[in-house]
Amino acid sequence: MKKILVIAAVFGLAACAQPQEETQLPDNVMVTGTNPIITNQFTADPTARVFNGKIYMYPSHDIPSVITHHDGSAWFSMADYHVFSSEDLTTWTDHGVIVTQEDVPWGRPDAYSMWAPDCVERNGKYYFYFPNASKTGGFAVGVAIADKPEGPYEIQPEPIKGINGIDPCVLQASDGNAYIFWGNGRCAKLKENMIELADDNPKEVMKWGPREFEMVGVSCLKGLPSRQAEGPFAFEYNGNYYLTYPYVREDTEVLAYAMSKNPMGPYEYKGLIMAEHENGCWTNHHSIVNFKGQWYLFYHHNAFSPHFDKNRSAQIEKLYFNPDGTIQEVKPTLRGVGPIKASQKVQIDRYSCIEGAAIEYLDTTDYFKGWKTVFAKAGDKVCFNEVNFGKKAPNTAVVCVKADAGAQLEIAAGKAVVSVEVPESQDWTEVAVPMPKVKGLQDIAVTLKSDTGAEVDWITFK
Ligand code: FUB
Repeated sequence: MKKILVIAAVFGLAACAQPQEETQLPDNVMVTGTNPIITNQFTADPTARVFNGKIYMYPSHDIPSVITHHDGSAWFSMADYHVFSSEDLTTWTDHGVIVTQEDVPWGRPDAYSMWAPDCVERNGKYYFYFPNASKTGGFAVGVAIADKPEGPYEIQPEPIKGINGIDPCVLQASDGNAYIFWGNGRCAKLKENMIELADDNPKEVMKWGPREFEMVGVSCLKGLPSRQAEGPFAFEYNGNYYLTYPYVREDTEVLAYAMSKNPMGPYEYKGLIMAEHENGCWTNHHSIVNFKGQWYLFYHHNAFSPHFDKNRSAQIEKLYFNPDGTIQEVKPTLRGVGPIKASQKVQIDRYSCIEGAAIEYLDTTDYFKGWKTVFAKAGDKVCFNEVNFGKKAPNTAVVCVKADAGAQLEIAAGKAVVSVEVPESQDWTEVAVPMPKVKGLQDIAVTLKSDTGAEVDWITFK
């Protein structure tokens, strides 16, 4: 392959600044495209839905723990819900708080227990389903209704009668009915009004110690691998119903799934969608959505809270089905799925491949500031796939870098290769070099060429 090599003199040096495009954005808008996708707060249990051609994400909102579990440990703390939207899976708008614990008439206003929610549209209304600690004990599931996906939402005065539990998910099936799933995989039919369980649901008597309870609906995961199952997400595709759910296979949660020809089962176990998080993050929680013809898995991980796994952040990967309808296992990535423009900050620490280089937090007192790539020895390299250089080729590469003793980096973008002489710099410095013409979608690679090291925050092209 013929390469175009430019050994360029550095023609610009400045303290690192936001690229022009990103300085013009309002405060509630984030440009990521990589994982995690939301950088202004924690976003756990992400339920993604497509409304009016846009992705809307309804996560729960972890905050640093303010409540203690019965074993004395710091526990999940969530006081409200935000909704986020995106047209391209890269630029995300935070529409702000839609429901808060103080406003739920039947909920405990100080429980911090607004766990995993869902939202569906029916007949032009948006129904937001959320679990919350009830004033009468345990968890109940409430509904808030709006005319638009981002609200304003009106909270119903009572929770759904017959549901004691967490993590609601609503499946609108092709049989015309809506079904609600919750907790460890219970499911029941909803009435057409979407806020009550249907009268013709089956009922089961369950024993809890000496006490007996009548439960509405059926246990859709009965007999399947489902130790400590929670967070059910059900959907229909190609004549099959999928009941997907986290459960504890060994010590922490995996995402698994089962299939059926009927929304309320019986379901047949099929296997894993995602294995345990390698760093021991105890929970995972997900949703599966088709957006513009591609299936995506939304899930969470504690990337912005490495020492406390109850502060989690939403991530996205592509998901694929086999011809028989089974789901291919998904591996978490840092690169994520969003299209990245060469003119935005390309965060190469969210790499597609890595050889020798290391990734570290920029600031361990504020993990939301993100990461840097540390190149220590000659040959250390990261690559980052699918950067869009557009139709009008940029003519400058800008690296936000520091190098105590100066260093030499090489940036390859498609066939173009530029050499960057990094001057001695203790502070983050923008180094700009001329760039041969590169257009369209390109994979980029950054390699350390010198024996002296360098740290890179981001790269951009203009
Ligand atoms: O976010 C609190 C709980 O952790 C969720 O409801 C579960 O699914 C798990 O993610």
